[in-house]
Amino acid sequence: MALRESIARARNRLGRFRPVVAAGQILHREQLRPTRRRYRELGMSGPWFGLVSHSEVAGRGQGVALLDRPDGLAELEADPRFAALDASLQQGLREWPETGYLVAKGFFDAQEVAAANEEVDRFAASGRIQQHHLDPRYMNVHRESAAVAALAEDERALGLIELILGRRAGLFQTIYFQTGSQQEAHSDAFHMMTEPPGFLVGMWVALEDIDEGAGPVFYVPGSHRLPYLMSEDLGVPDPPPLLIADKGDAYVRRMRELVAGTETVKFTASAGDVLFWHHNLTHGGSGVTRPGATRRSLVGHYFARDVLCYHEVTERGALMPAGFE
Ligand SMILES: O=C(O)CCC(=O)C(=O)O
Repeated sequence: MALRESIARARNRLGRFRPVVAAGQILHREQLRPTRRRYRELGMSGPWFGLVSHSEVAGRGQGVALLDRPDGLAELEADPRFAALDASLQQGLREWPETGYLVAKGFFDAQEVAAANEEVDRFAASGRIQQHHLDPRYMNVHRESAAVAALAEDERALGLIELILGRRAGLFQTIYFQTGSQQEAHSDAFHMMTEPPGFLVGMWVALEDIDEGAGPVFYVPGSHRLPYLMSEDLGVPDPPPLLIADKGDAYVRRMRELVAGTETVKFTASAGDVLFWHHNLTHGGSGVTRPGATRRSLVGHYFARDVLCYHEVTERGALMPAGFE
């Protein structure tokens, strides 16, 4: 494990060298097909395999996500897909513009949840899937596990996400957690940004009953309406010419300041409960206070299909799954 970790850390350091990033992007030309198209549409001057950041692309894209628009609720309520939802989902969507999240209790049933956990355990035991090199999470297991894919690609979930965004959307990635992530407060926008902004929704699924001690996910209601915190807001000095700035620590510090004194809500949940969150909602993983507690859960991040998707933190275009467009 120590060797794997050292290799991973060395890889991360290498990933800050611009020429290495460019070479990596060229190697992933196919996965960058949607990104390349957006570069052209947005009239970007740099090469598609070069760096991309908010300060460069901001204002080039057109459109605002449906529930971020002042008239969004009225449009949503006129949509027959909205009328077909149950009353609690309708109410959650009505509150979204204020809260930035939607709780869907019992969205998945016990069999669906058990099937996903069973398949992940089986694939982990056989070595078919492996934990991420830095922490106890499995990336993109839905590509191996049909039971996890059934949750992540659920038509009802995708339908809700498309109603929120007012655009067609698709799954970008999943993360399966066996234990609490204890991840610092952040918004997905720093990691997975869109131009125009606001075109990502996160879906978090409880895969077992999760109490306070297990380190539930937390969120700050209404924080999606704060300005998006981007690289240019962090005051990080310009890096030497061939390097990409290391902004992670500065971001974490700013987010800690931002969250201090605000009302955070811990999402203690029953298996099958789901939390959807806005692109800019501040959230994270709270501390695990019961040693040894598991906290099985699945996160999916969904992008609108017709926007530029990129990683503000590492300044590169997003590698999209096959068939995303
Ligand atoms: O599950 C968690 O603890 C946090 C997950 C998260 O923040 C994310 O995937 O964006």
